[in-house]
Amino acid sequence: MTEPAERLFFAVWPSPAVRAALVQSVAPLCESANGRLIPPENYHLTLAFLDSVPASKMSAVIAAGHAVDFVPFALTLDCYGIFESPQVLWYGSSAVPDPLARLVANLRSHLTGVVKLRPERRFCPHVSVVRKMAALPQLARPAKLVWQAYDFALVRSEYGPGHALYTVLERFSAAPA
Ligand code: 2AM
Repeated sequence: MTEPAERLFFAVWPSPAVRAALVQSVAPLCESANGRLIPPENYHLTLAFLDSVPASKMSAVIAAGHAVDFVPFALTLDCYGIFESPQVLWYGSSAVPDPLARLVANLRSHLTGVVKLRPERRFCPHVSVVRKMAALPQLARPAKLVWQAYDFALVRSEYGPGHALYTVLERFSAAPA
């Protein structure tokens, strides 16, 4: 019998205040988009995509998240961009702060041997906003948005009606001082 599995990823999940600021910042992008808008409740910053994870590995995945030495960080979102092959339009950052780069590397290292990760690509911090959009619209550079991240999350992805349904399963924050 096939073992039950869930599609999982680690992400920085916005607080309601950050989500509201994201909605404002991506409004020009959404207005000029002729693709499929991603609903604002799904906005997030992916750290590691795990794909399908068997139920028996869930506790090890959660333990890997807790083993990460998380350091809160500020991320400045300041640019729009496009991933050509999946045709994703995104709002993101032109620089990767050191604590974020360390978080991604640390997470990948703790997940090694637990799940099979896709090969590492250059990490590009971004929030996907529109799918099925081939070209970046002509837009002024967005205003800067500073996202203070106090934790990160393990998230389940399911197929919903017309768009993905995400559920935060566990949050991971800095160890108390
Ligand atoms: P992104 O939108 O931040 O790029 C949940 O499915 C999230 O995992 C997606 O929103 C996407 O993040 C990322 N993801 C999905 N499929 C992926 C893949 N094949 N490789 C890497 N990341 C993927």
